[in-house]
Amino acid sequence: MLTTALTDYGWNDRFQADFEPFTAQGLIPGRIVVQQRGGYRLLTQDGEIDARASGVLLKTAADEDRPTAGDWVAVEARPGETWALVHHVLPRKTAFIRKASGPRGGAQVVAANVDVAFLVASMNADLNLRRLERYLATAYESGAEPVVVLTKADLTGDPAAVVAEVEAIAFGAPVLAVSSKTGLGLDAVAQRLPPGKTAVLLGSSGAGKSTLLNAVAGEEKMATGEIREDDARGRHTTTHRELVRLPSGGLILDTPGMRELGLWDADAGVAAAFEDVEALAAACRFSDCSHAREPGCAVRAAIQAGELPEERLRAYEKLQAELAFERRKEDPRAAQENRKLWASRHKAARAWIKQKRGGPEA
Ligand SMILES: Nc1nc2c(ncn2[C@@H]2O[C@H](COP(=O)(O)OP(=O)(O)O)[C@@H](O)[C@H]2O)c(=O)[nH]1
Ligand SMILES: [Mg+2]
Ligand SMILES: [Zn+2]
Repeated sequence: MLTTALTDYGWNDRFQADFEPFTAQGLIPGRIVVQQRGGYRLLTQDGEIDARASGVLLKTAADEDRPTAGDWVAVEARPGETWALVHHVLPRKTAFIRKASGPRGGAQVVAANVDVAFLVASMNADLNLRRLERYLATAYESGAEPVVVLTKADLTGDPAAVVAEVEAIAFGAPVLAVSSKTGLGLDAVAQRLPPGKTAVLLGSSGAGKSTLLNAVAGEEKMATGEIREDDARGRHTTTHRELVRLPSGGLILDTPGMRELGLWDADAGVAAAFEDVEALAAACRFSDCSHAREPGCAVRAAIQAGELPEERLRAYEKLQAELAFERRKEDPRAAQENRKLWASRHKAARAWIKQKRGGPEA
């Protein structure tokens, strides 16, 4: 049943195998191409249909298992009814997950089954390396390939310098300079979108995501917004998530800007995004080195030698602390371990200071 319409949207043998049990229940496969407040729009073998999640699915699914843009789902078509019903979400190939903002703060899947995560930031005054590091960590954790896209190259005197600055923090991830106004770099973006591959556009509001999508698509698929002059930030012109099929056959998912990107269970992602710090830390004399005052600290040595920017270590520590905080909230035993760890670190630090002073204990 590998119908062309579905394969055009990324359907493959693996999804087919995962879907098999639902065939007997009379369900059909579909991909969520639009996600908005009122529900979903799905692409199925019979064309596009509107749908909502079934009551049972909403009641039983954990936050991260709820249907989201890019998901492949098992649907009950219900001819004659306005809404089809989504009963199951097929296992995801990749998932870009953030901690939902707000007091409850559960996991929120921003995009599912994406091959490439375009991390979009404007080259203008708003460029924030620390925010990009956060996006990179989440992208590495997602399983998608991160690509940094620096937009509005036409507004910068020296785009190559900005690219170099970002390359220094983007380990292994390509960094592209683009301008949707002049067309610079659009080919490089399109090249990463061969038929059936899915990319997601992620980044702050006003970064130029929707404009980039329109430029690559060659037509006005998404509404774009004017930037407020006072703070160089955009408004949320895009309020829904939409997967658009490009003339080249690639698929690209536009998202509204995210005000904050809280890390969700992203240890491996942070490690990948800070490969430089992790490699140095592995060479510290003590395996639990806090890179503060311990002897034989390779991280501090690199900072002193000008090989590692101090802000880079601070950013790494900040994200690590954030992950540890989330873990403690979930796991009281981890909270206790953490207190023990700090107690032993303080003890080690006191011993080291004492040894350095050579004096008796105060
Ligand atoms: N000069 C210039 N402006 C751009 C470029 N790309 C986007 N913009 C402008 O930036 C503003 C926000 O763009 P939009 O695509 O809506 O951002 P989004 O919120 O990330 O989707 C709009 O006024 C665009 O015209 C670019 O390459 N060059
Ligand atoms: Mg937009
Ligand atoms: Zn160290």
